[in-house]
Amino acid sequence: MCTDDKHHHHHHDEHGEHSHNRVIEVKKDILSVNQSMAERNRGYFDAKNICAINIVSSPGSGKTTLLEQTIQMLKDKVSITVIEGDQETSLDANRIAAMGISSLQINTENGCHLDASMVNDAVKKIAPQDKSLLFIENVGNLVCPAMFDLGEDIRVVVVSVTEGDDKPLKYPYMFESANVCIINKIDLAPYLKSNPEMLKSNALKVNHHLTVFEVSAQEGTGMDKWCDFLLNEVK
Ligand SMILES: Nc1nc2c(ncn2[C@@H]2O[C@H](COP(=O)(O)OP(=O)(O)O)[C@@H](O)[C@H]2O)c(=O)[nH]1
Ligand SMILES: [Mg+2]
Repeated sequence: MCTDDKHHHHHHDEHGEHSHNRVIEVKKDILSVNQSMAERNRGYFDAKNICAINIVSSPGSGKTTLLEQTIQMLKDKVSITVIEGDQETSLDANRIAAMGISSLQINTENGCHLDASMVNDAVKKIAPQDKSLLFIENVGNLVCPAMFDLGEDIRVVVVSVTEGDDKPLKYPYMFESANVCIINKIDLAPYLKSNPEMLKSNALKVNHHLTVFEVSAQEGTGMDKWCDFLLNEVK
């Protein structure tokens, strides 16, 4: 999907307009196939009252740490399953399994995002209970996962204060496509020339519908509000 358009333009003269159009057609095709599978996932989640949460961010923002802390706080209150996406390894699925939660790792190898059919396969294997939370940790990438609907109910973009307050402005598509923005690592803000309020206001500038939570997944700060929000979704 993540066609290198620059590379393509480079060869534009050799291949002419025709091949450029073909790239665009293939992109449309991939996205429409993905969209119909996403709708099937959504139907399944709706029928079973599963709240599916797609967590997206750049690598290292704290998605897995956020999941660990969330699971710790909610596992006695609601049934939880987790699908982990990474290019390689089962490290994250192992971190979740260590907490007694069923988790399944998807390795995308050279792929830069999860797609709806990968999630469909994983959901069949992991079989989440009715009225449960299903977390999907996407591949760390602030660009490509924005284009791929997985059929989730809620898309959560995690951004940490160490990444710089300007990231929502530079990578707007991810913030536009999300419902929730979690600003993580607020424990580190005092050590940086970072202003979580500026980060928040930039995120809201891109998408004023975002529900924003400011947390330290590591220290547990602000996690109550986020967990209450989740519990409300499976009521
Ligand atoms: N100081 C601080 N570090 C954090 C926080 N959340 C995650 N980290 C650290 O950030 C690094 C990446 O976290 P991880 O959860 O693996 O990120 P992921 O790649 O998005 O899943 C790890 O070293 C974590 O310990 C936080 O709230 N505060
Ligand atoms: Mg992770």
